[in-house]
Amino acid sequence: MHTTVGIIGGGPAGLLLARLLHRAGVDSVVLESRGRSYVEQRQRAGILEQGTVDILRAAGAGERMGREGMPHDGIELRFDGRAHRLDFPALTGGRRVMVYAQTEVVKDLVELQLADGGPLLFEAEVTAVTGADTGRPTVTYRHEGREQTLTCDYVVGCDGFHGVTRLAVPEPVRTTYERTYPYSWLGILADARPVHDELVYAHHDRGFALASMRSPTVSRLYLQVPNGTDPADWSDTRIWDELDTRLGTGTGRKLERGAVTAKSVLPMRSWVTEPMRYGRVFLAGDAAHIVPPTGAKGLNLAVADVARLAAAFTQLHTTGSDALLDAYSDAALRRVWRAEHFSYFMTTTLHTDPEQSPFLTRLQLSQLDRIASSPHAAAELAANYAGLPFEE
Ligand code: RFL
Ligand code: PHB
Repeated sequence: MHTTVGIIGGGPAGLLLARLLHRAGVDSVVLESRGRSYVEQRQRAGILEQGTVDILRAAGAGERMGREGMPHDGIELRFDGRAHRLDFPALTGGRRVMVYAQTEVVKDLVELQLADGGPLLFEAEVTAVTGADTGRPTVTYRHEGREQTLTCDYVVGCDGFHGVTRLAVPEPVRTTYERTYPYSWLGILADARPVHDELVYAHHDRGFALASMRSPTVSRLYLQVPNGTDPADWSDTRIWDELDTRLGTGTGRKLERGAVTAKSVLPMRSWVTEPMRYGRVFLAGDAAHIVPPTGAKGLNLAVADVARLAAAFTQLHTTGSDALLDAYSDAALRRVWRAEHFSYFMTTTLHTDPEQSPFLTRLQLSQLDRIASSPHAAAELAANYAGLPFEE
């Protein structure tokens, strides 16, 4: 089999890239190692930036999001017994975010691709990408019990943090930057009305807490926990009690305790690999960078990468110019590093390090007070959270 763009990974990055290329008349094949239902059920991100919403709409994937997604105009910060709301449209000149889960984005994109797109193969595990520096990179994969090959004009690795495409960039060319954090998140999904109409980010001596949502009747809640925490050590009652303590009372309702339908622990990591291109192989999304989830940037960065790549392949297809492909890595990394900084800032401002000194706590509270009292400080947070405009 041969295709113009071989896409490794059918997460949000790979699926959206396939959709954007399809609309531009560029053919592609998507190879995804997992099965369809696994990919559609994986609980992950929940917040879409304005630019992400715009791109999904332009890709023809905005219909259900328009009906079921919940536009949000702000978030609430809770700290030191106070609650402070950030009004995004007022602080950013009209930008807002959308609560629409990654699971739903993936379901919508899979359905569109299977209806009229190029091949999307599930249970097709890529084992190697070779020939990045030749005119015809080759992808080797296992599907239906057989080893198969796909030759491509270009390959895009959208295969996440544990993917293999990155290995096509030779070791001497690759630089990796990494930071780990001395805490994780315990996340639950609960059949309970959200505690507030907007997301609540809470700083607390006992650790960070976040109240998010999936719908008007389903809450998504997170607690900072030590690394290595076993979710089995956290009974539902213990989780609700701790959420009550850390979220405190803000402008919202009393926390409603509903049935807990999912419980898991997620590690926190900042990680970037450079460059995001080698020869005819490109990297996008979590295959090239990871952020801790506190700034809600992971999914949005993946979308920004593939929007940029789709524009570059479209330029090549329509004009023969590879100028945008050549600019891809540097331009994408500029946005990546902004999001890395913002995610690091949100994480270290809101979490309590197990070794934290009272001095550092005072600095965090001073920073939060500054955000609550200075429109300039608030505007900087809001601009990053609601998302910087997508440039060409
Ligand atoms: P994904 O979603 O990881 O998709 C990669 C896809 O590639 C497949 N794959 C392969 N396919 C073929 N051959 C191989 N050898 C392959 N190796 C891997 C995988 O099965 C998968 O389907 O990456 P993508 O598309 O770049 O999308 C990025 C987002 O998923 C990610 O940034 C966010 O979900 C990050 N993230 C969160 N971000 C937020 O903004 N808020 C959150 O609450 C949030 N929670 C999370 C998260 C990431 C998590 N991971 C990755 C551990 C929670 C978790 C658990
Ligand atoms: C979520 O809804 O899962 C979510 C929202 C905001 C974040 C992280 C996760 O910062």
